[in-house]
Amino acid sequence: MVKSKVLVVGGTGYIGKRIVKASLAAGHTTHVLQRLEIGLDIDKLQMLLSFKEQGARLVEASFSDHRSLVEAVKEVDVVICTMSGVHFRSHNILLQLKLVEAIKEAGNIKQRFFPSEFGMDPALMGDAIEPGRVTFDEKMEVRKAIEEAQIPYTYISANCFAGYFVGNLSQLGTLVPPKHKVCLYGDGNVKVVYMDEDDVATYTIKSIDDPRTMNKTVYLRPPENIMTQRELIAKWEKLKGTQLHKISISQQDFLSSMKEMDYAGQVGVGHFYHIFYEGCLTNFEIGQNAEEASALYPEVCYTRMDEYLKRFLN
Ligand code: NDP
Ligand code: GEC
Repeated sequence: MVKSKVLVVGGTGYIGKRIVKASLAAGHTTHVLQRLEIGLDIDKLQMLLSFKEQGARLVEASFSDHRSLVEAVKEVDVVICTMSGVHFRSHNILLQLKLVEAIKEAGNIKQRFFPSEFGMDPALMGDAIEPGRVTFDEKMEVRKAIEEAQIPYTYISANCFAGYFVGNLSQLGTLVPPKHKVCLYGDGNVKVVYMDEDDVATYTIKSIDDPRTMNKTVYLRPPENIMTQRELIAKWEKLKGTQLHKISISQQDFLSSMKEMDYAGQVGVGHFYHIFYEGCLTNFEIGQNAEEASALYPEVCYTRMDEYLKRFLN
């Protein structure tokens, strides 16, 4: 198989480190951007050094040095950006415009760019609620710059990361399963899609050199991971051998809970509202200019959510 040269930007981040790992595992030449700004962040530095030990090449650059970005992207065929987009961590999605400029200038014709998406499809979120909608608006602004510059691209729509949506049975403000009572969004019967983050990375890397994914959106929708919140809760109850007390929250009550929250909380409520009440992950068919990952790569044995939940058993 022909191997690609991949640059990961944001490689020490939550999804980025898994992309680096998957790229190395697939045997691609893997470059990881080492930002000059990390300074005394010893955890980031040591993660970068461990990537190098595993075969990655570290490429020093800075978002405030255009030349350094151009030099970094010049050397590769594929640029995958996993820049932060979660408001309670940090939020720098628009910095990608600098990366787009650099790719434009590097002008490597066979290059492909994967911007930091990895969530809901921002193209379908035109009516999203404030303040969370800024994430989608900014991701769309980055798309516009990519398409205007005629840079080949793939957009990965990764749905709900298990770490944020499964361990907690899709409860806000926690990452572990509730012990006694669980909040149901409405009747809890809206279909969503849960994804193990390592599988997000595996599918992303599968798609980098695939002509079928060129200039397309790839939705990660493996059939057995499409389920309702109720179905997820039932899997946990079966593993535990106990039932949780379920409290249904109406659409109106959930939305008005936003009022008492800080900015990050408001973003979270908005995102959960679109996912669990509106059903924005599943209320459309995958259409033109799009593919579904598990159909493209049936050889990938993706993690089922009952398997994922086992790590939370005592
Ligand atoms: P992180 O918060 O882990 O940050 C990723 C990287 O962003 C960091 O490691 C860092 O790169 C880079 N970064 C942060 N600040 C700056 C800065 N000032 N200048 C340059 N680079 C910076 O990101 P996530 O992995 O959580 O998010 C990646 C994508 O995934 C986002 O688009 C987000 O919306 C999406 N997402 C989707 C979820 C879902 O459930 N579908 C859940 C969470 C995120 P470096 O390594 O160089 O330090
Ligand atoms: C599923 O699509 C996305 C999800 C997306 O396109 C962009 C960001 C996300 C989520 O990553 C983690 C955040 C954010 C949406 O809600 C998550 C969250 C979880 C926010 C606040 C919380 O208290 C929370 O608790 C689990």
